[in-house]
Amino acid sequence: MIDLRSDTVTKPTPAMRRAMMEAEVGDDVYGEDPTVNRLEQYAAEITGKEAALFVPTGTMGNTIAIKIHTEHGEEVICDSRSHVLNYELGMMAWFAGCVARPILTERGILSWDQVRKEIRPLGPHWAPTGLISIENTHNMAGGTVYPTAVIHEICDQAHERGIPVHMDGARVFNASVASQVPVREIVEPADTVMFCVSKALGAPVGSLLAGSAEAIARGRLFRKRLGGGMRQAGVLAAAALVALEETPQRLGQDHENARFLAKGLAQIAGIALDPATVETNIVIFDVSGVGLPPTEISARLKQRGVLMNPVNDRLMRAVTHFDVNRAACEMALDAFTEAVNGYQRSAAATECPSTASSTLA
Ligand code: TLP
Repeated sequence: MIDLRSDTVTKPTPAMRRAMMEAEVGDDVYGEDPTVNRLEQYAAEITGKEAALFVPTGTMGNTIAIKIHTEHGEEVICDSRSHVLNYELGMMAWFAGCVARPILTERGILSWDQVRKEIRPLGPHWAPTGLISIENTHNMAGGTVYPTAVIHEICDQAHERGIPVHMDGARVFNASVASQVPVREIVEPADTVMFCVSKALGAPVGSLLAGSAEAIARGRLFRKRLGGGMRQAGVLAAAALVALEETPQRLGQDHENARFLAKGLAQIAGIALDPATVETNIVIFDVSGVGLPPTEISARLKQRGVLMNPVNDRLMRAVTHFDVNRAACEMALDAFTEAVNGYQRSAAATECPSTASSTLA
């Protein structure tokens, strides 16, 4: 199977498995796991923050960050397609008691001008703004990258108003490779950053939340409260360390493969996609002209050995990663062409339903 559903599907490399087997461990709830401690220290260094916390998932990292920065009843400003709003089971409401103030953007990238208009002080009717959350790269906008100047402007202006900024940097290493700006510089103005080692970096499990020592000390308690005190987690941290040391320098290949895939897809009749918009390892494209619903295309691809998920009734997503090479991308394009062959003729009759519902699994 050629698995383009997500970069979460990578299997640990032999080097990761070896490191896991040999990892020195201890009870991390007592702060005694040397490998977890090493990982947390390394993550703090990479991000230029005072401290970092190893969490099992990106969702837990974002959830803890939102809780650290906000009070119940506050608003979190974010892009309307952001992961914190759409794919975390309403965690900002469930755990932090906050509501999202979503902003519509074309490419998932917020501007200060848009954010400024949505900032609310406490008033007789308004929930005050507690946090701004920015997603870099932006998953559902197709792996788009924040320009560093935009991050600075949002953070500087927000801080002047006493509002913190969290970066959902699940794929911030992809942003770094694409923009050729070190991770440390990208995340510098944000108060906290979460990044995942279990996505493009290829580790089997885990994410890191980095920020001030005070924020991370509070975060450690929230992690325990969420059931994320992982004890001998050094076996996982060991794989994460290998991922951080080995993978970033090869993410450019995933980006090239994504662009290759995008160029091929754009040539298939009925697909709307501008390959020039593909900046990293995520390709999102409109199949409403094909004449088959995305779920049907997905099923047909599966019969041909390719896994690719629908995003909603109109869009599909393909994500490249280190278990998919150029030859696999070529095969995926052939499978796609074969799967939709002959259906484009009925495209004019195809309804284009709402994009609101998401079937991404
Ligand atoms: N994204 C997953 C799915 O949940 C959609 C994927 O396949 O892309 N932030 C961003 C930007 C993410 O893309 C994800 C996962 C997360 C946070 C959450 O990470 P996990 O899955 O570790 O909780």
